[in-house]
Amino acid sequence: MKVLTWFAAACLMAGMTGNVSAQQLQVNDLDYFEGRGANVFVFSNEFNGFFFDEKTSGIEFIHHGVRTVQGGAVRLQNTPEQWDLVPTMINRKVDKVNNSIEVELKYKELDFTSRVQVQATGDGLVITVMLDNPLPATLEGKAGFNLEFLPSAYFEKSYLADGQPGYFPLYPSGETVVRPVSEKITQFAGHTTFDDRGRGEFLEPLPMATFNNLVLAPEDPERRITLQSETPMRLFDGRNLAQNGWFVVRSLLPAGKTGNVLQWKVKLNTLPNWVRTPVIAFSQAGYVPGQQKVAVIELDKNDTPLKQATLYKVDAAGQSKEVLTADVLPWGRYMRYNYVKFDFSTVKDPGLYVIQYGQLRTNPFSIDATVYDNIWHPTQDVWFPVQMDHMEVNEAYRIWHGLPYLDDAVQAPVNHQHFDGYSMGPVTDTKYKPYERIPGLAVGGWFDAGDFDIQTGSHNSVLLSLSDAWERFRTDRDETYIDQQTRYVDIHRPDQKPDILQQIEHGTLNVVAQLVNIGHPVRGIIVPNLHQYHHLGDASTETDNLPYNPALKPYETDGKSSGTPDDRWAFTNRITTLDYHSIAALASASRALKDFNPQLATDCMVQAKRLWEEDKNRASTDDTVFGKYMTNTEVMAALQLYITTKDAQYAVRFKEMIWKLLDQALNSNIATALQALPVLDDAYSNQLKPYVMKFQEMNDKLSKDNPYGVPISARGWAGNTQVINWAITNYYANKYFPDIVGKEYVFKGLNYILGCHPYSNISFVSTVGAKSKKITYGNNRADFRFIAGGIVPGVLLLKPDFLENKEDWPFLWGENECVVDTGAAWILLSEAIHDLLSNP
Ligand SMILES: [Ca+2]
Ligand SMILES: [Ca+2]
Ligand SMILES: [Ca+2]
Repeated sequence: MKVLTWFAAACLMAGMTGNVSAQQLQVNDLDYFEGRGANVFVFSNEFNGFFFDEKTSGIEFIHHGVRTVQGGAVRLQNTPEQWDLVPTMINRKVDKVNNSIEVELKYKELDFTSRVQVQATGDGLVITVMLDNPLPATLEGKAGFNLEFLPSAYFEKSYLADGQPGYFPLYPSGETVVRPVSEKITQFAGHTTFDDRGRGEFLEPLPMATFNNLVLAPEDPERRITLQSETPMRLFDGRNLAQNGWFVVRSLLPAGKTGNVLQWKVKLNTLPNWVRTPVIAFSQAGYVPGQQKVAVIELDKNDTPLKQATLYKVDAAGQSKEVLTADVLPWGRYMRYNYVKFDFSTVKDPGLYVIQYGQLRTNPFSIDATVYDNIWHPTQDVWFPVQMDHMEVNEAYRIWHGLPYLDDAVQAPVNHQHFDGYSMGPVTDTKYKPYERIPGLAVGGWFDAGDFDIQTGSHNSVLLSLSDAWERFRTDRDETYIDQQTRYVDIHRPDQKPDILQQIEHGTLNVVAQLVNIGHPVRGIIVPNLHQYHHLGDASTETDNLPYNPALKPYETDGKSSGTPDDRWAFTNRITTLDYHSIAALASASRALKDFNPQLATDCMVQAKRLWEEDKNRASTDDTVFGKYMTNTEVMAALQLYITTKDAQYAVRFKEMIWKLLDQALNSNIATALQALPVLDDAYSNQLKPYVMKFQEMNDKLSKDNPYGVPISARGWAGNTQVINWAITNYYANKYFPDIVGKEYVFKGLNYILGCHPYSNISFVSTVGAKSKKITYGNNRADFRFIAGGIVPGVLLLKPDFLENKEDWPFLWGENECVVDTGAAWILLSEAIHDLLSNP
């Protein structure tokens, strides 16, 4: 079939569903194109200089409430991967009169600049690429305009490419070609995602189709998008190179031309008068009878709020009986939606309930005294065991992973910038030479997150949270078999040892090993090669588990060592704030381990005290971002040393520091200040009281900041950890100052995590609550699955006003990556809730 004209394509679409809409997109006050059912961001979100292409940047479409398109920009590959070069936005012009937004993009490494203009016209958009200078010869056949489409939004949907039918595959099985590496545009800092086995090659995906007119999902009026250009366009499946790839439509920029070198016409179909379905947000784990119970209902700004909502009780025969109909209370606008609240706190009868708002009815949830009794069990029983490093982990018939990283670790080289935020300066700060083996590190520790590195900072946080939980609550739950001798873990198998102590022991073993063998804690231990780092699956195959032996050739082994340089590197630069963080962690772990593993408890204190003495007399070296970030670790170390030793020198140092820190940053230090109450006197408590009152004023302000009344973060990583830690802080504050801080703030934080949050009402803890995260960014993300008990980061803000947590696409780590420190904080919060309820 020949090329359809733009008009004919529009008629074809109209004929198929009869609901063509002619509304025009308009640049709004937030500087993006807005229409009913279609929003277009033009570099409201820039490519990230830290994690590069996070699939949250460039030209982005929010189509009937779902972000389905991003990555619109001049790009240098058919399907750019995360670490391919990204353009920097040099400037952005928003022209409300002409209804257009123009950006200037620069590849600094290649000194290549282009401009992209997006203009709303009639019922669509025109995207124009402009060049002031002809393409550099090196980028001919490489630079093009790309737009990326979310695979899961188009699964089981079709397309018409110049009328030729096709469908979007569930799983990639396209064609690729091998090219010599001399033709490759180097990835970030010379790293490479491709393991070419020494052959000097790289891969390029071939197109699924080539066309001048593409209709995506003609059958689905909510997803239908039409693209048209006189320059040929090609459709690619990025997943052939990287599991987190998207479907990419691309036109190459012509060689030897300047001015307007490329133009696309784009139309997003929209349903007339479309209104987003409301979200009724509530705790998926349910509520205990006595607590506040408030559902937050999120409404499209074009929606007219209903007057009332109703709570029904569901009986054994499946019948629903109305128990409460009440007015919904308007809260107002937050970000892009309006909010109303439905308060059903008066309902206290145990049972199953649903909320009805208009035609919309929620899934059932419970009101019962027991609803929070088990909410940390999946995290402690399953998620933490699966994260355990240097162990084989079994669960019934399934091996989660074999025994990994027996080849840990070698000294990282100096002056090196790694791709996961690690770096080395000009010295090692150890007695080891670059690449020299550091003995004793193949023990203990956890995989930091969905990747497999040991991050010492998060280990410290885990140890502090779990030790606090043990000291306060003494929960001796035992559902995991952990044998350090044979390096074997078996899930759902008691071994007469409290799991929480076994986890504290496991983390402590690695931190102590760092202090003994290196002399101080290290920033982290991680694979050196980018082609290893994106590993998905069993951790035991990320390295070959054999120590590197330079006498052998790559991929050659003598059975005891290998010639493949894949051993993890220890990033060893000494960071004083990290030292103090580890001192705090080890001093607190030593109390938890006192009877359980007396030798390890002693080692903790020997190392912690040694480090404290050394750091007292050392000039600070905290010029790193990491070092500056953690301003509160010395005061934590002083407190934990004092609690363990009762040696007055530590209390003196604690008191010297804490008041100034509270004045500087109340939020970051109030938890530590509250934790000191049991070991200090009334004078301290009296002096702290005004700070707790100030903290409570901040609690009150949160209820005005957003309808959920919790601290929602607006940074590049969503903020569930912050919400959990805030709830824990409120638990401490309520425990020691119940007249100032009420229990409801602890429950507010808890219920936010369990479903009462923006975007959806899913519980952010996999398998906790009636509906919970089924897709997360764990090491099994390529299978679109989860690890039970993982807590995701939550709702990520895409600037300027779109909060998102995708449930059909696991690969956005800012939304879906579970990390160990959050898991430990969740265990602590859950047990604190249990304590609140058991000791009213
Ligand atoms: Ca990591
Ligand atoms: Ca156990
Ligand atoms: Ca190795």
